[in-house]
Order: sequence, then C-alpha cells, then structure tokens
Amino acid sequence: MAQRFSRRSGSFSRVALAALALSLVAGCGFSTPSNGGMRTGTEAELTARLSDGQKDAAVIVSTSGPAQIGKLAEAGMDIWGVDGKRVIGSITQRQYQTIKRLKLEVTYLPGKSGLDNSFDPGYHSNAEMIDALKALASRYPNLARLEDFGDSWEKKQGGKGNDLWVLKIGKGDTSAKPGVIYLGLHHARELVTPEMVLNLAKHLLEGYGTDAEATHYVENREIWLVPMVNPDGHALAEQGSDWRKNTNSSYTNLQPGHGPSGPGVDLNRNYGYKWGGPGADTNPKGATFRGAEGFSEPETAAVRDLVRQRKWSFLMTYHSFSNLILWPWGHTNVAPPDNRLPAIGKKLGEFSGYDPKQSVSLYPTSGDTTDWAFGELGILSYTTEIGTWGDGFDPPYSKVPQFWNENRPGSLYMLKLADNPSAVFGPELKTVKVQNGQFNASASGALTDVEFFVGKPGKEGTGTRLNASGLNASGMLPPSVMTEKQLLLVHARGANGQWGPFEAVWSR
Ligand code: 0X9
Ligand code: ZN
Repeated sequence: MAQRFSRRSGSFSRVALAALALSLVAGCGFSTPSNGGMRTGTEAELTARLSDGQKDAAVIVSTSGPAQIGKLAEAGMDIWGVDGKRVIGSITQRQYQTIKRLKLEVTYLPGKSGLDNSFDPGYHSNAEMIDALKALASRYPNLARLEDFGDSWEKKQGGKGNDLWVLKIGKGDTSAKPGVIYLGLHHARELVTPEMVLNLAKHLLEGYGTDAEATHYVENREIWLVPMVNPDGHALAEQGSDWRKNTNSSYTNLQPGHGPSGPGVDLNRNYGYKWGGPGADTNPKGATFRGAEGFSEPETAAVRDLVRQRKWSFLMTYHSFSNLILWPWGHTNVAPPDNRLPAIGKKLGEFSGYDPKQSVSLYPTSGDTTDWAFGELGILSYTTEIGTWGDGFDPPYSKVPQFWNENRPGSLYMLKLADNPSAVFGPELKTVKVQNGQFNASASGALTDVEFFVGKPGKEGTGTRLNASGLNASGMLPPSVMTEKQLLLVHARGANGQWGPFEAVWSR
C-alpha cells in the first residue's frame, strides 16, 4: 500500500472541535456565524455538497438515543463521537438519505469533510513502537518477553505489511497466575490508545523493585500488552489519514484516501460472537463494515488465538473518544449475567472521571472485542473511550500524560482485582503505611478482620492477623518481616463478610 496521503487542510481543526464541544455543553447551538469558524451551513448547502455522491460531509445528528445511533452506524455513518443522543461524524449521500428517512435533525458543519489527523510526531510510529517494546524486553529480560503473534492483512498478502506484537510481563513461571490483557489501536486513527498500553508496560517494569504495587503485579500476575492491533491502518494514520478500519481492499475496489468510507474491515465488528447482528455495516465501504464472517480478518483471528492461549480475569481494550467506560453487552439491551461487570466498571469510572455504562447504551454493536471475550470466554472485559469531543482522535502528544493519569489507576485496579474480582464488593484499604514496623491503614467502611501475607497473597483467613477497629487497620509487624525489605500483601474484611483486594507495601 504505497499510496501517500496529503494532509487534510485542517478545516475541521481541533480548536473548532473544542469550540463545538463547548457550545454543545453550553447548549447555545451554532447559530452565531462568528463563533470561531463554527458557522453551520444550511441543509441546502449540505445536499449540494453531497450531490455528486463522492464527497462526505461533517454533521451533527440529533437522535432519540442508542437505537437510532445504531441505525446510523449500520448505514455506514463514520461516527466520531457520541454525547448522549447527539452524534458527530461524517456522512455520505446514502447516509443522508437514511437520516431523512429516520426524520432526524441534522446540522451541517460546512467544509469539514473529515477530521484532520495531524499525527503529532511525539506519537510512536509503528517502527518506533516496536523499538520501544524491544528496548523494554532487552532491558528487563527476566520480567518481559516480546513476541510476534501474527501478521496484519497486508503482510498476509505477501506485501510489506506488519507483524502483530505482544509484550508479556511476569516474573518466573506465570502460567497459573491471574492474568490481565490490554489491547490498543483496533481503530487506526485513535492515536492515544497505543501510548496507554506502552505507558503501562513502562510503569510496571520501571517500578519493579521500588514501587511495591508494581512489584506485586510483575511477580504475581501475567500481563500481556498489545499496543497496536491494527498496524496497517496506523501506517496510514501516520501519513495524515483519519483511517479507522484495517486496510483489506479485497471487498471493494476503492482506494484508501477516499476518506473514512474507503475499503477495510472494522476490526471492532469482526469478532465471532453474535457476529452479523445489529450495529455493524454489511457494505464494504461503511465505517463499521463487519467483514465476510467472524474472524475473517487476520488481526482479529490473531487476537482470538492469543487470548485463547490462557485464562484471563480481565481484558481492557482502549479506544477514543468520548470519556467512557463500557462493558458488555453491546449487541443487546439485556444486562450481562455478572454483577461484577458493572460494579468494577463503575470503579473504573470513578478513577478516570469517565462515564461508566453498558456499551449498548452508547449504540448497539455486534462483533466487538468485549462481547466476544465475555460471551465466549467469560473474561470481565471493558472498553475505555479516551478523550473529550474537544480532544478528538488526534490531540497533541502533550496531552498523553493527562490521559495516562486518568487511565493509570483503572488499568492497575484490574491487576489488583485479578486474583479475586469479587473483592470489588469488599473494603479497600487506603493510606497504607509502614513506619518502624508499625502498620496503619484506613477504609471507608467498618472492618472486621485484617491480615497480611509475605511475597504473594495466600488463602483468605490464613494470613498473619493485624488489628481491625472501626475504619482503621493497625498493628506492629513481627520482627521476622522487618529484618529486610519484603513485600507485604494486606487486605481486610468488611461487615458484609467480603474480603477486599490486596494492597502491596514494603515491610521497611
Ligand atoms: O464503535 C466502536 O467500535 C467503539 N467506539 S469508537 O468510537 N472507538 O469506534 C465502541 C464500541 C463499544 N461497544 C458498543 N458501543 N456497543
Ligand atoms: Zn475505536
């Protein structure tokens, strides 16, 4: 795929998108012609733009809710963001007709044919990401290994293409340890997402030996990190395209560069659980084209085979944007048969400040990663949508530390709970401290028991006891654990009889 992209002229700039987001929040509409270039066009201008059937147009559509948003997605609309019932994205003439048929209000954003993707060079290119992963694996040979777990679509065609990489973190024989898997970049233009996965790898490896929590996870968990599921698409994003799908061109003779409605399969509609259901396009040109069958694409088939290699407690897949935490199901309004999914999802929402909800209430989808991982394998699975409408898909790289701050606590929390996800219903110890052998911590609810283990968590109720009194846990550590710096795992039981998650702290 040698074709290069010219940068979009940036008519739909980040600033304009921020102004748009602000005006939406303020509820003041777009009728002022002078608000920072956010003039809205008339419907006549919109139909004129779409009339040759080739161009797309940026619009905001007001809907009655998720079911109608799903209809727009099925019709192939390239949805960029959702704010409750309002959708921002780009449409073609065909999709405009669907909007009219559904009698929806549409606001034209003139001249904004697509999101510009400025690809701030601070973001890792494919090559730079592989280098960064290789550097980690060679710097921490006892803690991490880098594996090629499959080929992209282009590579499968015998072209240059890309390999798919997983960084596996865990010390010693981790085959029976609780596992968490993190995925980034199913969608090529969602630039922030691989950076979250890479930052997590660095946080764990660089913190090993000094940060008690990171040390606990590296020693007592198996952690697999896949920064980029869609490297072929990312190669286009690096050249300025606002690409979403993979680059499989065997379904349509369109060339990439046509816009978001070009060739390719939406990898987040191609998983083989309830594949072929609602919220996925059957048209190869659509932004959510589902492919020929579940796992027709080499990228999703490789993720399937990777995930099936072992047992997992949690799966996290990072997307952007809209500041959301989502859990299955996406294909039905029925609630998932596991009350831990929403309970843990709400915690992830508290940590990040993002809005937690069942994914179907954004809009219905079928064939997405989390429905498959939960439906087929019972893995507690989450989608995080990173960034606001103002951030869009290509915020400046300087925003990455903020996104990492928002997402780090949740990504670590899944590691914390991985040995016992039901611990979400028990008390969490805060302000855990050891000073001169004196242990202190507190919780937000009354504690009945406190205990600790050395080095790795043991069976509930069999640890060394500390004192529980009201909201507080305290006690002198036995001299045996204070002679040298040792990793202590402490947890407490609440009035409901449930033990909470383990906290890691150094004995000295
Ligand atoms: O549509 C998607 O694949 C995800 N959003 S994105 O803007 N990153 O493309 C959301 C998938 C979550 N599942 C459901 N909403 N059902
Ligand atoms: Zn996405």
